[in-house]
Amino acid sequence: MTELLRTRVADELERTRARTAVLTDTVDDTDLVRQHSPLMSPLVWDLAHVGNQEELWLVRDVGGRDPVRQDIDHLYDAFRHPRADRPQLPLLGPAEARAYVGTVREKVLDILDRVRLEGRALVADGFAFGMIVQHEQQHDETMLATHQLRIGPPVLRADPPPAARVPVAGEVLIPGGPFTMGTSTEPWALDNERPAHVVHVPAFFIDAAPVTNGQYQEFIVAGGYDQPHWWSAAGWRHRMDAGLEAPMHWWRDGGGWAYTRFGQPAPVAPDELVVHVCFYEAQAYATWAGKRLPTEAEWEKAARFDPATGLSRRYPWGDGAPAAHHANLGQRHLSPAPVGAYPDGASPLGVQQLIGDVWEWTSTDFHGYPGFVAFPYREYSQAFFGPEYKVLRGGSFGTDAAACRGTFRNWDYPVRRQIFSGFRCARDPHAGEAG
Ligand code: AVJ
Ligand code: FE
Repeated sequence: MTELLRTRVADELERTRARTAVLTDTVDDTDLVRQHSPLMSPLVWDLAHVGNQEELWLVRDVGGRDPVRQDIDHLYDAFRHPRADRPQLPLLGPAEARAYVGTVREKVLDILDRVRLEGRALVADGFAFGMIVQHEQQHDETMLATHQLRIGPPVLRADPPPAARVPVAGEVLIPGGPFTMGTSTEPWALDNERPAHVVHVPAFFIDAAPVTNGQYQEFIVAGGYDQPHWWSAAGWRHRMDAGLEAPMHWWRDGGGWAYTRFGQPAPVAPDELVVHVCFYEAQAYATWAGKRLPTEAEWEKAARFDPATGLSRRYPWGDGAPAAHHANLGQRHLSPAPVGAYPDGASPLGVQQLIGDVWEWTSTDFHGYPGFVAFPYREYSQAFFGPEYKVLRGGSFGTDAAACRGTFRNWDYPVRRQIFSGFRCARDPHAGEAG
């Protein structure tokens, strides 16, 4: 059992580092140290930060070994320096950063061979290793968003996502009643997903699929960006201040819209799920459509609740790990898929594409669940609890399976849209609609 776990941890570490290498080896040194947007760190910061977190948790804490580079801890502490200031720091250069993460990884593999993966909560079931894999994968997704902001010829390649296999439209009724939200048993679940707790969710309708580019364009054509009554007060203020008139990265191309994705221009595809919208845009669209955004609990119930057993699944399709036919995850493709591309990933009630493709905005502020305990550090989740952050669910085409499950929680400011964010709508049943 322990040997299997060690092998799995080693495989996950290696697979993750290969992805980091793709994201950092496909650009030259100038692009690695440049800041492509004030919203993002230079790629070389993410690289060394990933190594520094691995050093802090696995080399020093789990392994009890001497520091590799204690002198650089402060440079890679995300709370010490905002992203916009990071290019001015005396960061490790590309070659130094690569050597550093390599040295740390060698020590970690040695520690993995020797450590007892039981007893101490930090190492039970390989948790600290799983946390570090997820941390690196999350930064890989952030680096992928930096690639999307980078100006220049394309450097990343991937096959296009699969075509639609089934027609998907309309809404699904999720019956009212209790369901189990969060988890106390998923070994590598992060602190904010815990503990499992029962939530009573009244009946609601949720769209069978996230909103597509075509649907979103109808909102634009209908003057959605010109009419304050569809927007919240804060949303309209932001729409005006930021001059929003379409999703990020869209540009007008004759009568229609085009999108430059990872350096490759293409017309906006109507059947693809819309991506790069902020919470305020999602909320305005939903209001215009006569609906609203789902709450976080509604989203998770739609994704996990199995009416046949009354139990919550790990994923919409069941408890088995995500396979390629379930969901558009892991940067296998460089865009969301068209609606209807993943019927095998549907929930028991028939809700599609909940996992992968696009992160979905919910209407819920980021808070700890009842009984929340920060573990192993306050700065992962607890430092962000509060009304400034909205929860996103489900993962995107740039999210790795290791950092995605039915309980996984992401959060961001409601104005952010450089992330791979989309949404789906929900609504209350009208009188007589829900039995
Ligand atoms: C969960 C994506 C909001 O990027 O700020 C990375 C993940 N935390 N390093 C972030 C994270 C610490 C986090 N998000
Ligand atoms: Fe980090």
